[in-house]
Amino acid sequence: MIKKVHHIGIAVNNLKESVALFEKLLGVKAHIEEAPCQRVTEAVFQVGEGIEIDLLEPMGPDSAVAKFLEKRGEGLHHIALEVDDIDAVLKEMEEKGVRLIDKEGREGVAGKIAFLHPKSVNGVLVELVQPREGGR
Ligand code: CMX
Repeated sequence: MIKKVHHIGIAVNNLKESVALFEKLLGVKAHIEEAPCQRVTEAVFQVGEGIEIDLLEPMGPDSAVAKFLEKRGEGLHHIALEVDDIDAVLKEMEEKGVRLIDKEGREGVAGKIAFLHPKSVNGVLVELVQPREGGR
């Protein structure tokens, strides 16, 4: 059902400063991408075999990441798990009693995405990702 960890999302206040820090830490360059659908600018680091670390800076105060930063400060925001069939996985999760934020996959930067509520996953926001053909 779950193929691998797709990425780890970290909320940051200042993308430029955090990119410089993580480039030193990881020894790889970031790819910067706008994700208006999520109201964030992302710095994507490919680490190891196909796993990403994404730094997330809010585009404005209406972003979920802005709310998170205000409430909890910088740090781990979500983990994303790669799946083949997002709608089937969501159905199965719901049957297992997991609270869904999204009832079905919606378009994201990497493909179809959906979120599981942190209140039903031990306080961790979980994203499911079904990468699009040729996507990352
Ligand atoms: N990880 C863990 N807990 C989180 C969280 C996160 N990322 N975001 C919010 N929470 C917690 C809050 O601390 C709060 O807990 P308490 O009630 O104990 O204080 C609770 O969840 C409710 O949070 P809230 O601040 O009242 O915010 P909302 O209910 O309005 O929204 C959430 C919370 C998770 C439903 C919303 O942020 C959401 O839909 N997130 C999914 C989309 C998203 O985060 N997109 C960002 C970019 C993703 C990407 O680029 O990949």
